Amino acid sequence: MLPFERYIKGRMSGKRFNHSINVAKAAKWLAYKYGANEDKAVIAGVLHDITKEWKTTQHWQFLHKYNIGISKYEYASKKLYHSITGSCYCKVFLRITDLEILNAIRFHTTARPHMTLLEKVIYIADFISDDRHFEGVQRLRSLASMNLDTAVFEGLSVTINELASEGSLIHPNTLNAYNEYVFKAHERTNPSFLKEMFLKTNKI
Ligand code: DGI
Ligand code: FE
Ligand code: FE
Repeated sequence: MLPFERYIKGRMSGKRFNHSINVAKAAKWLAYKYGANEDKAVIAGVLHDITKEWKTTQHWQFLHKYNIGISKYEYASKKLYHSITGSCYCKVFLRITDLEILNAIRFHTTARPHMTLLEKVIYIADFISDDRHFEGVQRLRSLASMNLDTAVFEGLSVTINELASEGSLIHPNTLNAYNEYVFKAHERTNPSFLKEMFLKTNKI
């Protein structure tokens, strides 16, 4: 029995429960492989979608009750609500105080620049869990088994492509995380990229 397994079982559908347990298992494997804290990975994995099945008004009431402000990007993208309320729910109702766990849940849908190791682990575990069957999942699993950052970059690319193709709003965190990886690649091929930019664009 995983931590909080019994707790989530009575609070979500069988499908969401199965997904959550699979994410926890994938997260444990990734944490072991890349040296993150396995216990925290399991807890964040089990709880990451705790409010996923809430109705929109339930999210709004919760945000109002706990005085949580959200951006216009978040307000306009209903699929992001559960990462915000989920993290806060864990803090308020489950008394989880560990910021690494709370942030792994908070950013599991959009990702963000400068992600911690645990945030990357949960972001990728959510993509590659056993219950996922989308086109490209095998490629992501194989990347995840070789290099976590390559997998995160691929996950961001897949998400951005999908959202753009359907005309959906893309959260700035998602775009900024993607751009961070592109800049890192620039710097790898040209280590003096930023220095050069500074010299070429500053006249004094
Ligand atoms: O909760 P899960 O279904 O397990 O997975 P998730 O929390 O990663 O949610 C995936 C959905 O969220 C998917 O339909 C794409 C959407 N999503 C991810 N990033 C963004 C986004 N939606 C918007 N509008 N903007 C984003 O940046
Ligand atoms: Fe989710
Ligand atoms: Fe999920």
